[in-house]
Amino acid sequence: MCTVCGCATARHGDGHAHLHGNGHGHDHRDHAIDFGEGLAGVTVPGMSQERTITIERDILARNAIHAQANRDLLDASGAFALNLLSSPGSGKTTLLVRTIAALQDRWSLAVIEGDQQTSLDAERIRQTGVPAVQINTGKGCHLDAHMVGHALDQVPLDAGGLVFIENVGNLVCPAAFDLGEDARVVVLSVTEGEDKPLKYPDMFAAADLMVLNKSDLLPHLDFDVEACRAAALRVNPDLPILIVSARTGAGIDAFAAWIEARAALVGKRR
Ligand SMILES: Nc1nc2c(ncn2[C@@H]2O[C@H](COP(=O)(O)OP(=O)(O)OP(=O)(O)O)[C@@H](O)[C@H]2O)c(=O)[nH]1
Ligand SMILES: [Mg+2]
Repeated sequence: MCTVCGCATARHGDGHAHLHGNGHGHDHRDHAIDFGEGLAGVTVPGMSQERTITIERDILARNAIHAQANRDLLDASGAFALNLLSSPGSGKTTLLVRTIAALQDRWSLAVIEGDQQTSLDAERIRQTGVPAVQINTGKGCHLDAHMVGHALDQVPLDAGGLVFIENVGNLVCPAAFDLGEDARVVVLSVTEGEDKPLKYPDMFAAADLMVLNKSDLLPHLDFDVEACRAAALRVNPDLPILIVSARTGAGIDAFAAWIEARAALVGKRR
């Protein structure tokens, strides 16, 4: 666990999937050294499980207050916010650039970009003509609701508005942080391996959609799409899955349609 994020809280806080070893429950026959046992679900050197839980709860309780403020702001304006999460390099920004092209004519768009350093991604977004605010988290490994609240003050928010939030590339910690968003999309690319939903279950359990990206590379890989689908559904049985290529544009229309349907579902229409 990183020292600032309380990323283990989901284990004892909200009943997310716990998969161990080969995924058949607690099984120590493989002699794995498991630091995820105990109430906190994580070990911090020199700190008791109870103290760890207290700190995590405190961090996430304060985050929840900011998340609710963001939600209230978004609901009052009628803007729809989508949180995009993945490990570094899965193709979040490339997917956003493609999706902007698909939705730009119909929606008023804005993007909040999260990275530890640089404004490279915000600059890529601005080249499309869409306003973008870059958040640099420094040593932080995730966006939190307080950061996003400041960014929301800088983007146009109105009915028919769609705000994309690209989280810091990290398949672990961002899962624990509610940003006040309307929907969460986890992006996995085919170069990462089909086992990722089982290895990082909190991220997939917390998602409303999984986008499997870089499908153009499938002919060059031994990635098993159906095994990946099964792994994701084991963690989150209701998870819709779209297969796309942000490089070629395949599947982008389906992704755009999912976003529009989701916005309509929560009463935020263009
Ligand atoms: N072949 C292929 N490459 C892709 C695709 N999508 C993205 N890439 C490439 O993957 C690399 C990373 O893409 P980004 O869009 O920067 O990924 P990201 O998730 O935004 O990365 P971070 O913001 O650093 O976490 C770039 O070289 C992209 O050109 C795709 O569908 N197919
Ligand atoms: Mg990016």
